[in-house]
Amino acid sequence: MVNTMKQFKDLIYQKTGSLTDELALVPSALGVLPQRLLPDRSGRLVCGFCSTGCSLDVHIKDGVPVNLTPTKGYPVNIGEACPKGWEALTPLKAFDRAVTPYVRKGHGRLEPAHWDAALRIFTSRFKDIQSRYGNDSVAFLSTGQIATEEMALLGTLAKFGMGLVHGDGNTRQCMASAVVAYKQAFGFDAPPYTYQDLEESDVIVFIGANPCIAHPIMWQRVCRNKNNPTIIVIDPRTTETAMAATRHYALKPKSDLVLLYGLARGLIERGWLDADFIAGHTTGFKEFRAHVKMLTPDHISRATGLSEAQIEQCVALIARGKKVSFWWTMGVNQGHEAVRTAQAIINLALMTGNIGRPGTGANSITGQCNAMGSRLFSNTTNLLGGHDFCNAAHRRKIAAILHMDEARIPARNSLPYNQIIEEIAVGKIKGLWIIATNPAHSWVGQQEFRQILKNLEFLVVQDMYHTTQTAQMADLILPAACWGEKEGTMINSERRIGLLRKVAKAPGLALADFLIFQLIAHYWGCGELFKDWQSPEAVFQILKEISRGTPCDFTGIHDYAMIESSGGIQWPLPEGTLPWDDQRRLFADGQFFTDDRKARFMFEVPRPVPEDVCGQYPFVLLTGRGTSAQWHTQTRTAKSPILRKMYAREVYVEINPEDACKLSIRDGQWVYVSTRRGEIKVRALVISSVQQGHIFLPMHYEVSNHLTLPAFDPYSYQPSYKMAAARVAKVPYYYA
Ligand SMILES: Nc1nc2c(c(=O)[nH]1)N[C@H]1C(S)=C(S)[C@@H](COP(=O)(O)OP(=O)(O)OC[C@H]3O[C@@H](n4cnc5c(=O)[nH]c(N)nc54)[C@H](O)[C@@H]3O)O[C@H]1N2
Ligand SMILES: Nc1nc2c(c(=O)[nH]1)N[C@H]1C(S)=C(S)[C@@H](COP(=O)(O)OP(=O)(O)OC[C@H]3O[C@@H](n4cnc5c(=O)[nH]c(N)nc54)[C@H](O)[C@@H]3O)O[C@H]1N2
Ligand code: SF4
Ligand SMILES: [Mo]
Repeated sequence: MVNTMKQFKDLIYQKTGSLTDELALVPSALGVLPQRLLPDRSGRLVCGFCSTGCSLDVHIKDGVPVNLTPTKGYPVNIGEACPKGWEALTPLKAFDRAVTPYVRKGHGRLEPAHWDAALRIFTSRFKDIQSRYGNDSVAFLSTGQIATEEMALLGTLAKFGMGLVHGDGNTRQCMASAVVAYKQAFGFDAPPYTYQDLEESDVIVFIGANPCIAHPIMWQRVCRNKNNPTIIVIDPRTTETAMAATRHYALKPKSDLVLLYGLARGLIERGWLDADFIAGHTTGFKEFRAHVKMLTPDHISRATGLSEAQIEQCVALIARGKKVSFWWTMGVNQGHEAVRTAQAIINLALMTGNIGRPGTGANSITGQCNAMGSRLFSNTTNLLGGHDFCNAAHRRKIAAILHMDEARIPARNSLPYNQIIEEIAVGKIKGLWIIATNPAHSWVGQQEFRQILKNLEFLVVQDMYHTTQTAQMADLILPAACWGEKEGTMINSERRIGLLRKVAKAPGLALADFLIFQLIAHYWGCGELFKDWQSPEAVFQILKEISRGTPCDFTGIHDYAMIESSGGIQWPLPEGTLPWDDQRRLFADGQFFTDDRKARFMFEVPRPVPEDVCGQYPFVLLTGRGTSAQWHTQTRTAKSPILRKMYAREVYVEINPEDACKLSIRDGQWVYVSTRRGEIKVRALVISSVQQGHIFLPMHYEVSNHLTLPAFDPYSYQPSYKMAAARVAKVPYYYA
């Protein structure tokens, strides 16, 4: 155990092999340490917001980052960045950075503490809970927003070191449906595309995706397409992307599955299929054909709210395309039948042979900067590297690579996020460790969730700020360094591994998540297990080995320097190969990752929505991204005065002018929005981008999830954030 500051410093020295910059910031009374200044030159790193994965050049003067410019010539962003990227340095300097650990004291207040005390409390409280209720009584919730090496260390420490079984990530809120859809259809979680496809398609179909706002630089790639592509947008709202489209199909919310089956039916009826591809590279088409035949055009039209002529037109546009790409995001993934909807998109690509060729693909766009790293290496829903906890051979393989006893690897899967919450509600899980996510704002059905968190005996939150809604509920806050203050790699939507560089010093006693996990391993008494995990780059080498022979094999990447000099490298890149092209896609050979190497048609009868509109709650409540300047729960973007000028400070609800008129609601007026979960007071934004009978709430304001419905896809357990039944009423002027 560590007793003095000197021992603490020695420990960090021992763990990192160097005196880190953070060490320069420990209290001066404990001895002056040499400050390693940052190089007086620019540092290149991928952006820490969205999954586009743009590269940014940070300019450093006197060891301090002063500004940044988007990297010219990087194969992702080609010299561009969106407002968040340009403002990426500002959140680092915010007043509310956690600069020291905080411990909740007997009187209920959070008070600053030293690391040694914090780590002792972390260890003793969690161990005590485990000794009383068993190992399963402690769980963790992680993120898609820290480096892959950090996620791998966290997942391995928690499960193989601390003996936890249950750990999930905010990626459950985001892309679990796409993951399950790909695994079942392709045999591996493998988004097949490269961004170049956006420039090469002649027909581009966006389903439940608003890239103009959510992935602005991907949208720039669409704008560079020289084929004058037909752009189809399938979204109940007339979004910025829909406005720029050739055709917008404003379907009824959550009728996508019927629409997509209807499109398949239309293509089959007219024989607009790639019969050779279907015969040579897929299974299940005959059954799928029989399934979609059962739907009549009249039923499809009524269910989707689109006319038969509109559906026929959409079928013809897809059939006419030679290089059709299908892209989906949260309008699909966050639904009650999301997995099957995603697979209905995959089916369209398969039956028309639009996969494996330039400009094609069934392409799920991810959300967070390192969602793809989390999907492969967070050790939550699958064993490191896309392996399976329930497969003995996989456990043996991973144990051998890690030089760990196989018995340390749990032989069962973690509970998904929503069931972890249920276990807290019934008192089975008593300790929770939350890292780089803010569920007290972002998780579905907030009122109930916050109540449930109070059941915990011990809640640890590891965040860069001490002010987040979740941190404020914690018993212990661990202060984390953030993007720009640490090293590692991240994987973007097109499977490109990009580099994070340290360009700034973390404030106060904040430490890189990597270092925090190393220290916890030491204090927990399992540091020995991680003796080879000395630095992010050492972990990268371990992960490389784990990837060997798998679909995501990247053993061909020597080291970080190779990633830096190549402008990011897409997986796979097996040893002995070179990154022959900086835009590579999967399945060019028609070989998938299933046992028979064929892709599977997956389908099911559409189901009714879990909560439909009714007399009392007549509006469909939609939620999603508001502006390109706002990021999720706004812990970071709200810190930039520039970004703040680009969005409404007060929470607002979008409502159609006809509905507003009927309810005598004027633009800008206060209104109550309520669902069966609660009521909030917001400003009305009267706008025709929402259909009559629908309202839209941006997710960036704390109150949004007070209203959302905790309903989940039965295969992915992803929350259905995008539909609830709601009521709107004007606030009487004397309360406004
Ligand atoms: N500026 C900004 N960019 C971001 C983020 C951010 O917070 N801010 N977050 C990042 C993350 S983590 C993610 S996951 C992505 C999300 O990126 P997107 O999924 O593109 O964004 P959303 O606004 O959540 O949802 C997309 C669209 O789904 C539509 N939709 C709702 N219900 C349905 C339906 O039933 N069917 C169909 N077809 N469409 C429907 C909504 O109207 C919305 O326009 O954005 C990433 N980029
Ligand atoms: N109603 C509604 N709700 C939604 C959605 C929706 O469409 N509608 N979308 C869902 C989706 S797709 C997503 S992805 C989630 C996102 O939900 P969250 O993950 O809760 O949102 P963030 O604000 O990104 O939270 C990230 C947290 O990590 C902290 N952080 C940043 N960098 C670091 C770091 O390097 N280390 C540490 N330790 N902490 C760090 C930030 O300060 C912040 O508190 O929201 C979901 N919620
Ligand atoms: S598009 Fe995404 S990755 Fe690119 S600068 Fe904006 S937030 Fe960063
Ligand atoms: Mo997300």
